[in-house]
Amino acid sequence: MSEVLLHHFPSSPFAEKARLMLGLKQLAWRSVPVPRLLPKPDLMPLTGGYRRTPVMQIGADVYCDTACIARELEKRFPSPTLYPPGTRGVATMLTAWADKVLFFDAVGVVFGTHCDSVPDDFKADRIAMSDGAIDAERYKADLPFLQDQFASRLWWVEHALDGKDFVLGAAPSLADFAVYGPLWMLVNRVPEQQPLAAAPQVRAWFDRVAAIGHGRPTDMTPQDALAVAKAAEPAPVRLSNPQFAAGFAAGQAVEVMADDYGRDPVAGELVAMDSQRIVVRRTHAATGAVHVHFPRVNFRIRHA
Ligand SMILES: N[C@@H](CCC(=O)N[C@@H](CS)C(=O)NCC(=O)O)C(=O)O
Repeated sequence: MSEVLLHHFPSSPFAEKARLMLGLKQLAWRSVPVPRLLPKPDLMPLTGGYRRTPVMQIGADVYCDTACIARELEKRFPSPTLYPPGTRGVATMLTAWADKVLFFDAVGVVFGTHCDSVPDDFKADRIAMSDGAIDAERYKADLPFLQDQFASRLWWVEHALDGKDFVLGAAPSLADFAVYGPLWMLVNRVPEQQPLAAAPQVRAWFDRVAAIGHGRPTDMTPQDALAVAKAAEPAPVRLSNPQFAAGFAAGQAVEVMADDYGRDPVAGELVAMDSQRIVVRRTHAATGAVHVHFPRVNFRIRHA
């Protein structure tokens, strides 16, 4: 099997979530750097326009979004599992909450606190990427409210841990990594605010999750990652329960885009859809044919 490549940058909380998945599964993997801002010239040939971080690549298959990365890692490397018995649905739901709510609490507090030192190009990039939602100046003006919201939600996490080592029981699950990412961002970026001070169970859990580690990464250049794709063929797609959106069929020219932020459309030929994923085939001179995989939830598909 081809190696697992993760395209990421160190300070990304979503990348940290993915690095912990790789750590749980004790994988050797290749760490490919991506810039924090556009342009990302070595990533675009692989994704076709998707710019968010992280992206996982295995040969000529490219997985966008940590929801998609989690599903694929679990399929290829089932043990240790990201979903201890009976937790798959709840872990996925809690993960969606952490990705959409807790993440924006952390972004607001970090950007609001550091607004005056965030470089202008970074501020402008995030405003453009989010149609104005991720705006450091606005976060700065609203900082007390944002800190208050975070503190209230942290209490939820504290009580989710009552009597348990991990959020869903005795063993770690995807939900732990999703909740950890935003908290990790706060602990690293605003340590002077002691973001976990009021939550002793969270503090102990935080150390347990950190101890899972990142597996065994070794560096790879973006150019070598492109060469990996070029030398490979996309894996055959076999979906046990295909489920195309109304009006869509394999072989059609489509565009797929995130529905919240970083909405750059990715154009290609629709290969497959089921209730959880969309697979699109693309070709680029630098990569040859690739399959780009997206989650179905939070992504739109339209005819090209
Ligand atoms: N839902 C996405 C969110 C990813 C995300 O928001 N990543 C941030 C970095 S933590 C990002 O893409 N920032 C802009 C960029 O890297 O270009 C996922 O689960 O992967």
